[in-house]
Amino acid sequence: MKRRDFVRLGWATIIATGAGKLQTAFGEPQGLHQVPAPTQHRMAPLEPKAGAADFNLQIAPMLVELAPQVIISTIGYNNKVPGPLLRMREGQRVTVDVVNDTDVPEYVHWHGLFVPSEMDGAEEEGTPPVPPHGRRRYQFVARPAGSRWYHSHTAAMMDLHRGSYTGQFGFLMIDSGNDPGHYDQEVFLALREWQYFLSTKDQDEMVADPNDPMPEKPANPDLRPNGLEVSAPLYSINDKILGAGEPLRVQPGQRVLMHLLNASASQIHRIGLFGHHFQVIALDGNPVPSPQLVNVIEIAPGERVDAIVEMNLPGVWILGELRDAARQSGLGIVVEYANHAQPRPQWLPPANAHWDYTIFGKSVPHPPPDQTIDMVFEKVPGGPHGINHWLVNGKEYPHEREFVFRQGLRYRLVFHNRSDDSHPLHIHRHLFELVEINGKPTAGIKKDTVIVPAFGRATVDLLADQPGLTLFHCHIQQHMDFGFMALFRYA
Ligand SMILES: [Cu+2]
Repeated sequence: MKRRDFVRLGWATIIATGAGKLQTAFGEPQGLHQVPAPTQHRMAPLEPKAGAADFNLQIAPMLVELAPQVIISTIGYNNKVPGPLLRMREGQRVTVDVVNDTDVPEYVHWHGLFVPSEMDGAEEEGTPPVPPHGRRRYQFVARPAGSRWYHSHTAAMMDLHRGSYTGQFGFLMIDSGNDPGHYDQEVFLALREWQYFLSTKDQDEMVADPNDPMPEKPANPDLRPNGLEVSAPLYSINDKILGAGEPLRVQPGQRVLMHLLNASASQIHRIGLFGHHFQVIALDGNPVPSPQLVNVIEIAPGERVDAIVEMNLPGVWILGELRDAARQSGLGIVVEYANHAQPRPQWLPPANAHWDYTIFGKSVPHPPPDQTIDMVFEKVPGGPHGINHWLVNGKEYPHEREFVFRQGLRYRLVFHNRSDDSHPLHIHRHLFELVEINGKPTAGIKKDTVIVPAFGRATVDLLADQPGLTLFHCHIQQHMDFGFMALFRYA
């Protein structure tokens, strides 16, 4: 029997025996950060005191009990996965002291924040590391408001126990102070895999959807055999395998605000909850012009989706990954209505699994850009170590010359994905606005990470207003480590 089959059977058994109520052997019994809707007193300002940090993070080896008898070893923040929720006010000056109790230099990246290069947590931008067995203070002004996150930004290369392969990630919320709070509870759900390994089999759904227009498909595709890809046998939401943690307990009629984060190093995920709709209100933490009801949320490494789910179908359900293999290996959480204890949570595939960013936008013309920058991405299959390498405009990172922004100008970046995988492309320290995905126009959607479909094209507009070195990369750790990265500098 393959290891994965064993794991799958194991979880099927756990779920069948209603292990949603099992207490864990150690640590906090809740795998779910579950907090009530905001009230005024929770928004009380955290004024930095002289010398004392607002937040303290300790990077150290730790154990994660994904389920009873399933304990893995990783590296995390403050002995928690996800790390502590860092909640701050927009405009607040924030001090974070980071202690690194590991043998290697680390970087903490503040994903989606407008912070200077030397604080951003990226070696390529010139941020100093948190030295091994040393400490470093990060200081920045918290902005913009919304669902942000923090994570390790260390290169892992062939070591699948470094960088984003570890448990070094956490939610970071910047409150604007004008959250109307039209919800009854707020939950934080980070999607993850564990025990990464290399395989010739591609596990996720990054391959081209045959119905896509594929405007960037080359006439003569590269037919060399594909290199090793990163796979995983175990999945979780936060630190618990489906059925092993506390269920998400709801009441009929409740509105639950879900902050979804894909903290995976390698996989795009699709999430559904039978009989319920997700009202998507923000993408990457930024409110969308047209909140829409969808049955399925697609979310790539680095992305966040904020959605409100109205609980109007009493029962015991699985909120989980659409792919059976991923869900049965742990990617899900039980949603339990009050007074509906039933031994076996139900999974039924949701209807209409199509995900399309553009439906959350509006239709207004974009002002013409000052300059257009074309970026072409290609795969070199199975290079050194049997790993695919990645080219940006014909070259692997580092490039002899950076891309150049001039402050105050509006840039149109055109992402040409000439590979057979989808890639979540992320730019540091800036937001961009979606202009077009595979020829479909939209406006008003601000993001910091966008999935460019396999053989597809995405166009975004960006205002160059954050001087300093700016890193751009695919958020799949293996892709960024093997070439899929570029630097922008300001002229
Ligand atoms: Cu990629």
